[in-house]
Formats: sequence, C-alpha cells, structure tokens
Amino acid sequence: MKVTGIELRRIAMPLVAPFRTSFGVEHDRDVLLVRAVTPDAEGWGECVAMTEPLYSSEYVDGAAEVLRRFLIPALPEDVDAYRVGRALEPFKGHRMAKAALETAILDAWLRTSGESFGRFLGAAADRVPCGVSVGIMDSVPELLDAVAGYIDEGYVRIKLKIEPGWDVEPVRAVRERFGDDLLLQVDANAAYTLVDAPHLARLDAFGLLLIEQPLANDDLVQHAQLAKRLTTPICLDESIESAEHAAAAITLGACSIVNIKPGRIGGYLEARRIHDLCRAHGIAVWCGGMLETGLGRAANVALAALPGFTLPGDTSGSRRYYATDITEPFVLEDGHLRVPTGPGLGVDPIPAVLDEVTVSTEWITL
Ligand code: SMG
Ligand code: MG
Repeated sequence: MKVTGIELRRIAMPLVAPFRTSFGVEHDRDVLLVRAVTPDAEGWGECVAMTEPLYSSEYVDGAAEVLRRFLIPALPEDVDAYRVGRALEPFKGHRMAKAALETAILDAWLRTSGESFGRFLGAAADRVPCGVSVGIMDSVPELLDAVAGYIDEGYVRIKLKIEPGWDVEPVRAVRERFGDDLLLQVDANAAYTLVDAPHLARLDAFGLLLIEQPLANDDLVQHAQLAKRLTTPICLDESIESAEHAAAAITLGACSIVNIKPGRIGGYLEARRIHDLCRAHGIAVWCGGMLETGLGRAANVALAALPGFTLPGDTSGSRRYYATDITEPFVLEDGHLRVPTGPGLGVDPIPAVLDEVTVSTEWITL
C-alpha cells in the first residue's frame, strides 16, 4: 500500500467536567490526530499523549515533532500494518507517537480490504462491558453523587482515582453507600512509594478488584514487594510499555492484572501481543483509556472484545467526557458499548464538528 501523505491535525476538545488525577487536572483534551491518505482510503490514528509529560514522558508537541521529523519520513514506500512497527523500531521510545501513526495506517489498510478492527484483532464478542474512571473530587458527598450518576447510567464497574489523602475514606464511603456487589477498583497513577505499604494495606478491607499503578513507572521490583504485602491484586498501567515489560512484570510477580492501553504501548499489534502473553500466563487484562475521542474509542472497544479482556475497561460512552464527540457518539446500552463492524475503525469524523475543534493542520507529502 502506498501512503501519499500524512496529515497531523491538532484538536481541542472541552471536557464536560474537569478530570483530576494524582498528577493534575484536565479541563480540555488536547489531541493530535494522524490521518494517513492512500489512493484508495484514508485512516485515522489518535495520539494519546497529553499536553504535559505528567502521565508519562510523552507530550503532544513532542509527539508531533518526532512524527514529522523521524517517524513519518521512515515509512517504507510500500507499507502495510505490520511493516510500520518494523520501520519505526530503530527510534527509541515515543510509543504514543508510533501508535498513532501505526493506527492510521492500519485503519487505511483495513478500510481498503473492508475488514473491521474487531475482526482483524480477533474480537470474540459484539459488545463490551464498560467501566468508568471517576476523578478526585473536593468532597466525599460530591464523589458519591458522581458515582451514583454513573451507576444510574449503567456503568458496570467504578474506578476511583486516588492519591495520598484521598484513598481509604472515599473508598470506604463508596463501599458503604453502594454495597459489596459493586465492582470497584482504584488507580493511584504512581502516587505512592513502598513506604506506604501499610497504609495501602488498609484498602484490603474493601474487596477491591485491583489497585492500579500504586508505585512509580519503573518500580517493577518494588511492585513485586508490595504485592506480597497486599491482598488487593496489583494492576500495572504506566509500567507496561511493551510485551517485554509485561513479561518481566509477570516473571517478577509485580502484577496479576494488566491495563492494556494501545496508545501507550505502541499500537494495537503490540496490544494484541500483550493480550496473548497475559492470557497464556493466566493474567487478566482490561482496556484502559486516555479520554479518547470516538476515533480512539472505536479501536479500543474492538480490542476490548478479545477473549482475554475479562475485566470491564475504561471504555466509557462519549458523553462521559465530551458534550459533542467528533464521531457519532458511543452510547452505553445496558452498560455495554457495541463493537463497530464497518471497515477499519468503523466510525468517521463528522467534518463540521472536526473543523470546529481543529486548532491546526499540517500536511506531509510522502
Ligand atoms: O478514557 O476513561 C478514560 C480515562 C481513564 O483514568 C483513566 N485514564 O491512568 O488510567 C489512567 C488514566 C490516564 C489519563 S488521566 C488524565
Ligand atoms: Mg491508570
């Protein structure tokens, strides 16, 4: 397949409400979209990097720069979804930028052959159960109202963002109010250290599904030590940037669950590798989220339908984040999202909406 050019499009998407985590507050989502154009089709990739390098070392301006300067020029003349990763391999890191480019080309490639992401990846279900990630709030009553609203909307699992000073009490309050049957988990975004082990062990009393990324990104050994001191299963997010990282984490006993975010680990092909590896080792996986627009969401929902995704993902409906999505909105049906079945991502940006949120575009001829 010949790619004639790539568009880098920066969009600004206002969030319906600020989203606070242990590393900061988001008010708008600053998204870099990659559009790959071929004579027969065009494909979209959404870069999950954020404005500032707080969740990981990548950030949107950096991703745009490495794409235009190194990654796009390295694309082979005759490209397919599998060749992209190999061509980008010599460049270290920058997995979010690589994932966006590979996804755009994979989408164009699948649209050309008429195959959907779900079918290509090996989806085993036509809909996926959805969880929702609930940010840190100013007060417990405010949190309980937010959680009640999401449960009313049908979400089948609640994830609470935690940080030191906002952990045991909000978890206790949610458990007491909504009962033991609620699927509940927490995400610390690396806000603790091993010294906090006795404090984190207090969460064991609440029957959580998992605690996500309690310690720093590169603390695999420390996570393995923490795992011995908690009964709550440890799930890794930021620590896992590749199948090799997942293999190391499993061998060390650093986690018993993995959050797979395709945008963080270099794309959907690597995501499938991690899924296969974890499944073979009896490690449960679920699909994470990075506040994607409908484009990234479509691909995530397809991935979440693979058989090893045995826990509900952060695959929320569009309105969790955006009043107006750039695609037809993803709407929860009985706590589930339907896996798109059309060619490629199976969804398209709505041109008028896309134009309205576009901040800049850049065309790179190949
Ligand atoms: O897309 O629903 C979503 C966001 C889920 O909590 C979420 N993502 O660490 O898992 C995570 C965070 C990263 C983004 S926080 C701004
Ligand atoms: Mg996380």
